[in-house]
Amino acid sequence: MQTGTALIYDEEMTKYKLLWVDPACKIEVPERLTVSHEALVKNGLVDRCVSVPVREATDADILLVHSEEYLEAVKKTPFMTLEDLMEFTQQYGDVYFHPNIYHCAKLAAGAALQLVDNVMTGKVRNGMALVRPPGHHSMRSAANGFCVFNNVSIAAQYAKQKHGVERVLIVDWDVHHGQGVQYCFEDDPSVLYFSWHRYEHQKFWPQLRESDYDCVGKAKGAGFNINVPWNKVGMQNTDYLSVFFHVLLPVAYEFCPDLVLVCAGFDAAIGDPEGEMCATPDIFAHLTHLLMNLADGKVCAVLEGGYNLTSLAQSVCQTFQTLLGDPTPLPVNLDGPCQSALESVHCVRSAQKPYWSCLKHAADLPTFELSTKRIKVVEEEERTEKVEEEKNTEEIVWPDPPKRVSPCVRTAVVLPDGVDCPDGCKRFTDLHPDPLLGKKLENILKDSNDSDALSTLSSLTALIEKMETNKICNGLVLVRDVSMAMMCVVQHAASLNKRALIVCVANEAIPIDLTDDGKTIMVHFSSKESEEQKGKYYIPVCLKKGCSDTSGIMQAVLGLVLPLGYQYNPDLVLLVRMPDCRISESVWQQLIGILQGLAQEHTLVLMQENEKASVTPSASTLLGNPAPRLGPLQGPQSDDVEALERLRQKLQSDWTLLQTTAPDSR
Ligand code: Q9C
Ligand code: ZN
Repeated sequence: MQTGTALIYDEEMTKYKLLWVDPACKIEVPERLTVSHEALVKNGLVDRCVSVPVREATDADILLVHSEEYLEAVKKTPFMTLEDLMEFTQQYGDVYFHPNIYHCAKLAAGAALQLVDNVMTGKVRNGMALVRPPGHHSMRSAANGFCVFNNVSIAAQYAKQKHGVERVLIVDWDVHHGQGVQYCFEDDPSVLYFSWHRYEHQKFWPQLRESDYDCVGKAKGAGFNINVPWNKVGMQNTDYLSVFFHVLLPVAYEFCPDLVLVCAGFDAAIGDPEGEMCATPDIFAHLTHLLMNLADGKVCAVLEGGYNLTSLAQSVCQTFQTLLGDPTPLPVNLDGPCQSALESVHCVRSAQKPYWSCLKHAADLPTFELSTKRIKVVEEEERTEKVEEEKNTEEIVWPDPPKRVSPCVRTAVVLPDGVDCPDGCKRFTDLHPDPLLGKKLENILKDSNDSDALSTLSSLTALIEKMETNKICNGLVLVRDVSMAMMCVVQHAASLNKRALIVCVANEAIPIDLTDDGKTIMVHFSSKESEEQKGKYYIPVCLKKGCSDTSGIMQAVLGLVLPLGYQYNPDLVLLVRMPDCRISESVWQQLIGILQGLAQEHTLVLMQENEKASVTPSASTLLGNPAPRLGPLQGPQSDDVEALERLRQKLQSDWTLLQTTAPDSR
């Protein structure tokens, strides 16, 4: 199992800058790299990473994406006079050249390749390259948007060619559309390109028709290009997560990449003068985490934009901390997506629906209204001819992201005698059992003289307390009677005033009475049609084939449990696996891994005492190793999907992060 996070950085890439006056380019400054790197040093993150040297991309590397004519032209720039450089720059849009930029551009692309080499050969698990110039706007024969060579596109081609990678997912969370990446792969089904971007109905740079949601790729590549246009500024954490839950993640799991590349621009964060969005830097911890169980954890992030130096540095730190495996901070501001974001989600899902079975049930668009809306808005704004006032995004303030401290014990286990403690875990027993525990649990204990049960439950409650005081991060407990232990956790968490999300995977109905007071929320998977949903906080999910149905359960986890969980924002996640449930080991690991993004990774896994074979895999995921891949997913059973859809519709008025359609988008 690979471990370690690569950091690829070289000061040389700070050694070029804008040499003349150009308002469009003045934000792309060398300090972008220095402040990011200094923040990593200051937070002790550089010392925790594996430092990998950059290299120059070779001509052959660059020619994987660019034309010979273009490369030859760029090669001449180091020898140009200032005047020549200005003239050379003129032919492209929103970019500048400098005598040293060709050298830096070779290092930037080479850094991305070094990252791919180190991840693909297992020297590290994941990593990030801090580079200038960025890459995602540059095209086969053109520089554009501060970009000279398309670093991530070159890396994707290289990974396919040199490492035999079959499927690459490129996640472009930069606030601009990486049109260069789109053009490079639009007819290639082996590279799935996802981008969200400020669009404003084509009013925002680069103002391309082909950045809209209906550009889904061409020929064999149809469905492998996903554009999510933001038609308003001010998008928040909840809008970004909504797109991950309802668009990117279901498709990404169905696609099953061998490698994930991230066009990691941070101009989608608050305070950025280009993006004018309102997502906070800690959102990048969650976005990163949500990608880390794909592709066996092989995530390579390459810096793109990010022009507010404060929010850029904070966002870079959040990304690194997550790649390094630190627990994610509690998500904030999750009130459900705004109307405009919902419209985008609705449009994208309906446009991508023909290509992905996870979207087969997505709602169709009121096509006429929405497609004419774009034209109407463009016309309207042309008539009003707005005066562009200079917005001062430097003045926007937001709280510093909370310090992320990892508890000294990552994973504690409570196991019966004779079951070995897995490597890296700590065996836990309650040394000072509460003498009144038997009394406190008398409503749960079936036999109050069962000292075995009592000692396990006493360790269980002590473990929850250690998690709440952050002495221990997460835990795994094997018990004889799973439902009894579950009730014990519910009761104990409530007595500590802690909100718990319970995900229970079973086959049969389970005897449980939950008060619908909001102190706990439970999602219960089973294969038995259950009576009406009991309240806002008890959610039965029925899958006809039960939990052995991988794509059904993943559909429910990504589109239902995740949005519910994020919006509920628990202090504790309890994962309960009943012995009869027949869930596959890797789906169970995915469930653990994905839900670890909640509750600062305060996750408790409960299983039956004879499930010894599951101890090692579950513990491995709790320790922060990626859950194994599930293989490309087939479509889930259509009656299950329909039932799930009905459930989502019923719940979405209480849980707005479940919404996938804009009700009055006309
Ligand atoms: N208001 C990247 O983020 N347009 N490139 C500037 C000035 C160009 C952004 C307009 C933005 C390019 C990698
Ligand atoms: Zn950008």
